[in-house]
Amino acid sequence: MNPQLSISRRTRSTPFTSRVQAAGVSAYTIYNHMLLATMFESYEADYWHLCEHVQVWDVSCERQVAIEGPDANKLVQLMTPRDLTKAKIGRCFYLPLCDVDGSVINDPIAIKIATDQWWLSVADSDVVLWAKGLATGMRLDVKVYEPDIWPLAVQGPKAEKLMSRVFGNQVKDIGFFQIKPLDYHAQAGTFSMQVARSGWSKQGGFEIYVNDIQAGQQLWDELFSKGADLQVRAGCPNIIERLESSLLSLGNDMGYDTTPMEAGLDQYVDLDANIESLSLPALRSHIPSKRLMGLIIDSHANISDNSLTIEGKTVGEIRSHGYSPRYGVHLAIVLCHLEPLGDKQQVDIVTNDGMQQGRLCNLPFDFNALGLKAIKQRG
Ligand code: THG
Repeated sequence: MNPQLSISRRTRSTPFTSRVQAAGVSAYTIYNHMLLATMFESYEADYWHLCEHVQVWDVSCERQVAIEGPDANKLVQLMTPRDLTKAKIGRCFYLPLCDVDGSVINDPIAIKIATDQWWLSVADSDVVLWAKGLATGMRLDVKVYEPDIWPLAVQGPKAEKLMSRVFGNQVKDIGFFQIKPLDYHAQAGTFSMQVARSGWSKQGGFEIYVNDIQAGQQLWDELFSKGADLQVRAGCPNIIERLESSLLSLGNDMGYDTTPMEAGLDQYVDLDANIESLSLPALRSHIPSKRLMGLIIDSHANISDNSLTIEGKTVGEIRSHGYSPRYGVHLAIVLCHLEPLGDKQQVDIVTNDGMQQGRLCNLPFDFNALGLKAIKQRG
């Protein structure tokens, strides 16, 4: 029997937990000390449904760390090597947060809400403590706290259709990684909620930053009643889809042991910027020794050991993996050690069925360039 997860106040539930349970969640993980569904029917069934229809995801665990006050811009800039001097209100920014050694502490979506107000929509690490510690130690004039906000994602090719039925056609004007406050008319009154075109899939969609429990529950129910003909289902970030889309997971693929450059997040680091950022001095002189890469194994693989080897010598390790039913290959995100690897591309992987070979590639996966064609188009 699989072990159960003991759920208590410490493993915080969300305004949507009762609905997620009623929808038949079959597995949870813990993310920011909070419940996050990982599977409903099966990874594969959830995947095909996400790619064809629309799903509502309880991603309340993407906690907001609010940073407000005269030094808010200064504190956010200190935490990231990405240049935010020209950041505009109403935009979302994917940010590596790094410590003084250049290690990745988190990779939130940062939202500039107002001139002196940011929300960091964080991945799984305690950014609120890090931000409060910096604010205290550096005597910054800011308030740092976790507001009561529970993001709800609407993802999939029919997401815009469903969202426009609930919020009106104005959702269509929200560009990718833009965010707008929209009115939600609930029984208890009208609530202004931030709505962004974003989400942890590449199937398109929105995220609603729900700011009231009851209105949020009513919104959930309305998304399901208005989306019945669109075959809306409860869903969650899906391992197969996010691997195919090369969306990185903090704590799995990267973290304290990688710099943003080693994780391939170079485009979100402005080494030459004239900004006050804690990690920039270290990142400017850092020589990468590792690199996050893709790995393709040409059949389903029951991986039993995470090491990648060449002639018995370890050259890296598997960080996340799963079978892609669309391409008929096993995909992995792997951390390679540059020195032993050199320019070699074929590696050995230990599986329950013996040794299998895999080929390394750059991320994001470019299935066309890899010569991979869809062997299956739907579930
Ligand atoms: N939504 C919100 N908060 C989050 C996540 C989210 N917090 C945690 C986690 N996810 C943060 N990680 C990511 C990683 C990638 C992306 C978003 C959040 C992403 N990347 C796009 C890409 O890679 O193509 C675009 C990035 C860009 O170009 O700016 O969307 O999902 N609220």
